[in-house]
Amino acid sequence: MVIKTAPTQPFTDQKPGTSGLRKKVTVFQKPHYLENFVQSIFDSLQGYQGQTLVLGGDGRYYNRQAIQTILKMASANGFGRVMVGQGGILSTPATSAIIRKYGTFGGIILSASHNPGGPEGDFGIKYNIDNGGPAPEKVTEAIYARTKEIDSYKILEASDVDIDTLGETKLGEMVVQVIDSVTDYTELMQSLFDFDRIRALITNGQFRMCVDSLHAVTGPYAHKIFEEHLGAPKGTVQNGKPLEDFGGGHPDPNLVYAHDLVEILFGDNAPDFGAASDGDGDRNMILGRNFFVTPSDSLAILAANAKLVPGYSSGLAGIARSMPTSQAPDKVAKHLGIDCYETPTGWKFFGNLLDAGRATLCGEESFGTGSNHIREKDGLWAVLFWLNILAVRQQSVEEIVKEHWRIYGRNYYSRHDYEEVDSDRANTLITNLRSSVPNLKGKRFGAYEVEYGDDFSYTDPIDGSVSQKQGVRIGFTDGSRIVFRLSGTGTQGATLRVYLESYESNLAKQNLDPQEALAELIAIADEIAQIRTLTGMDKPTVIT
Ligand code: VG1
Ligand code: CO
Repeated sequence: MVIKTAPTQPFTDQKPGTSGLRKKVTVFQKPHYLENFVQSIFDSLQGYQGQTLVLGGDGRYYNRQAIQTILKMASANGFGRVMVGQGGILSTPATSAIIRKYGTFGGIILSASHNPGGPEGDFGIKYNIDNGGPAPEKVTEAIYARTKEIDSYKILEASDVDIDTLGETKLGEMVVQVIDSVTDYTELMQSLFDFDRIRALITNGQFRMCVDSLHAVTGPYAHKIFEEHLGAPKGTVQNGKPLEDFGGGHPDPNLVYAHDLVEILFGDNAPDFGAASDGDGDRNMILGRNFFVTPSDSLAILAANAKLVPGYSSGLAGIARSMPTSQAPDKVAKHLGIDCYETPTGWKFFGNLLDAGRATLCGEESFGTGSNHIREKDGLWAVLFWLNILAVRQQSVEEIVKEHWRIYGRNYYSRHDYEEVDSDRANTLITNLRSSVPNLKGKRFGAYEVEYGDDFSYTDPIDGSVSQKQGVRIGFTDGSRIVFRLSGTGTQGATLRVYLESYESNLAKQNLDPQEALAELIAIADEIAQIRTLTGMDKPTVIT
């Protein structure tokens, strides 16, 4: 087998976003496009000769082809071993778990997460470092710098490797080890949660649940954990077979895209509990009977109940949430006497806090929750955490949430997304806000008075690195907030995200529809940012 050095030319658009490089499949299919990015990853790393890489993806279209290319490039570049998920399948949290368990050098995850898949859909690639987490900004910036200069890449000229049969084969000097996609992850879950107690709940003859994998990567994990280990009846997991195009759907676990599940949980004779995961298995949506749990509330509730769960029975070191996430977790942290950190959007910013033992639980408003058990957010982990709490407390999801509001108050929360906005218009909107919001201090809008306006800047408390321009914030004197930022995961035009939050301690006012409770703030957001005028859209495309 021959190692070929292939000449190439840089692409100018290979800047990793919030979570890796995401583009249309057709872009990744351009000659050398994938190879350039992979070689740029390798060129930005040091000391990987002879070391082990973990490789897998969410099973979307182009996953298998990309894996073959990456295997041949890893071999040509001198990796000693690649552990690849069977059939190319590894969820994002499973990859993180495997990197940590086996102490590998790093891992490559092929996913565009919740973005649609298929030949016309999206593809993505992300590098994770040896702690199991997404590469921090200094690494992604080095990768991007390299993509702008690259002039060749190395690849082994060899035939494709069998990635469907468990076991080891040689590819040039490198070992390809095909591993079971779910075993290590399942064992980790068993070490954190009280499976016996959850099984007792699920099999008590009364409790009913439904899990929707949206035809994405969590199917095999969910079948194994809920149906095989925890005794849930067959059929509990729906849409459990990973498909290359996710069955034509949008594998995003929210009230809009997980409509099958929503219909069941809000329909007649609804079960007690429902949950969905995204394309790569790191997101979760939690539903009770006729009841939706806001992701920000979910983080706060997991934190408040953590001592009921074996893996967290000794308490939490701290909580971390992304800046746009509601301040509900802050209230719990205060009550527990622990720190609550506020980081920019994206899981990579939690890595240092987790490594340093400052935070135990982390979460984002975008249906992401996780802990120090790995270095990624983890969808099924959150589902098991909820089930463990339900099994101990023997109350419904709704009762638990409402009791939480009664103690801590309710943080009404909503995110309004304006998708496929013209990029120039979106940039103008944000640029205008950047210059105008610092001057709003003291200004009144109806019942609200502005306390501060800024563009969020984060200084990592562990390594001192600074990340600027992470979202425009307007804070009001009563603790309400409006946040504006542009998505870093889309592949078409720009997506404007508007995050809205208000606080209600009065029990009598805690049962409003969030859109109603936030109506005044929604109008203020439009007044300040001129959203309708600048985007040309009269309402958001997605409300979560
Ligand atoms: C979005 C979410 C962010 C999340 C990121 C990756 O990013 O807002 O909270 O970390 O997706 O999640 P953005 O830049 O589009 O707002 V995933 O499950 O897509 O890997
Ligand atoms: Co995801």
